[in-house]
Amino acid sequence: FLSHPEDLGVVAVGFSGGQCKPGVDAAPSALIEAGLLTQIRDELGYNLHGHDTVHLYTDLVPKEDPDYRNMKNPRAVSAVTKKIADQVYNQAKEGRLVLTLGGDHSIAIGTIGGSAKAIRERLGREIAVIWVDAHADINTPETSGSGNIHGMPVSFLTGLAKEDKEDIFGWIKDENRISVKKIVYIGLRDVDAGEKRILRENGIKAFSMFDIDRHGIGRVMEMALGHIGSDTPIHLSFDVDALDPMWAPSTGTPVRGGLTLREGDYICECVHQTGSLVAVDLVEVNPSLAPAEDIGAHETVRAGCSLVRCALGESLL
Ligand code: 5AB
Ligand code: MN
Ligand code: MN
Ligand code: MN
Repeated sequence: FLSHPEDLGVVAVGFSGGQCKPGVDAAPSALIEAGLLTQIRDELGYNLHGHDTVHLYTDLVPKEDPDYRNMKNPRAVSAVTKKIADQVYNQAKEGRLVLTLGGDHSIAIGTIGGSAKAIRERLGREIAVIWVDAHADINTPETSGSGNIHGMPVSFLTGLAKEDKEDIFGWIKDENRISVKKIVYIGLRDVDAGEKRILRENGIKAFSMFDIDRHGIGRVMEMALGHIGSDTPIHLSFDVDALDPMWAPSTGTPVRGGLTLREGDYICECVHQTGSLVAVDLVEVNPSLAPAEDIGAHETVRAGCSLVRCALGESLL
């Protein structure tokens, strides 16, 4: 699905407004300082585009941004994700693979919105999304208990949540949306009651930690990719909190009982191996949340780098 598979568009998103804890905006710099982009260029052989800037989007954040329909920072998240959608679209329309380094998970409204639109225009195809996360991130503004938009991106992307106000996600059009039938979750273990109902009522495919324990990650990936079907462009959105806090403690909403780093890497390797990957997000690394004297942040950044390299093909012999 890529006309230039060796070209990688990079969007570094220093944004944290989809939730309340500062620090997740520093993740792209931390990942880059740890050598991620150098490794991708020198060891994996990609040509990088757009990698020289970490975007902070400060000009897009309004001074006044009162809650709306229970959402916190709605105008800021809307404006920033609209801009990210343009950035990802501009890379994807060139036929490049796109890597987005977040940022909190609200940014997926932009990354998936942008890649869905580009792949529709270039290939007339709908993308599938593999969402790897402890959480389902499919609250509507009304079901959300926290009002944090990083728990809502999937509801806006699927049209389960809609809003007409142009400055509060009214910019999201059908061309940016994905079908509920084309999402697969992996790693779920902390899903709100309202989200469980949404998953059930819409028949959304989800593999929880229970399924991974029962079948093993190998079988789960076979079933997940089987659900998507071969020959479908794939957008992988990886929330680092899918990993157990033992491997990724520095994240805003850690949940015990998660994936090992090796299981996370395996998911990324399997997705790479399909040859259908068109975009990857790595989100929710928060280097300032570091239990145990900074070892936590270092380990979480290292885990994030490993996941991305695996998705880009490092494990191929
Ligand atoms: B993350 C929660 N469901 O809506 C909510 O880290 C948590 O992007 C959302 O997966 C976690 O606030 C969002 C309780
Ligand atoms: Mn999560
Ligand atoms: Mn998430
Ligand atoms: Mn989280």
